Amino acid sequence: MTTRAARRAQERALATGEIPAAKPRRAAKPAAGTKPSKLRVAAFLAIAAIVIGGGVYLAGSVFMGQRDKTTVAGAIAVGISMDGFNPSTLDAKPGQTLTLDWWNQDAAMHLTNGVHTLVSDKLNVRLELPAQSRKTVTLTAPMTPGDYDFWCDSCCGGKDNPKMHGTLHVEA
Ligand SMILES: [Cu+2]
Repeated sequence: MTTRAARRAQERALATGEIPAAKPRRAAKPAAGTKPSKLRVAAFLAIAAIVIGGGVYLAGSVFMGQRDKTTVAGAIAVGISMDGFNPSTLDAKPGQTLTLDWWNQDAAMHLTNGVHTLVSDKLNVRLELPAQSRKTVTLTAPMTPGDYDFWCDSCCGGKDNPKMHGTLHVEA
């Protein structure tokens, strides 16, 4: 009885181009069906963003990981991170100008003003290196042999942090 009544209602609906019997259900169903699909799209986009972002991050890490091998002729690759300069000791002859292929893989959010720095009064330098970048810089050794201190003053306690120091060793 119910089936026949329903079919008759449906036939009537088809005949008039309307769907009165099914209307309340149909109105509810597509709404219920649309919401999860929107969620699914959102979830897909979120996952895609994570996957792509992760891929970019990993690719960046790999790329950054190769930065200890410089492609700049005659340069010394010098990394800077929360652990300090790497290498932390540079050797030079008196008056020699060193070319540094300086690289920084830290994210800006971890760095004061988004940079690491290389600072020294005696070497008369104040260099800045933005987050996740590399830059070719020069450091000129004084004529007087000795060990010259330089440091980063934009993170991790700066000059007060022994880790954030490097030494320019000028040979006698
Ligand atoms: Cu720093």
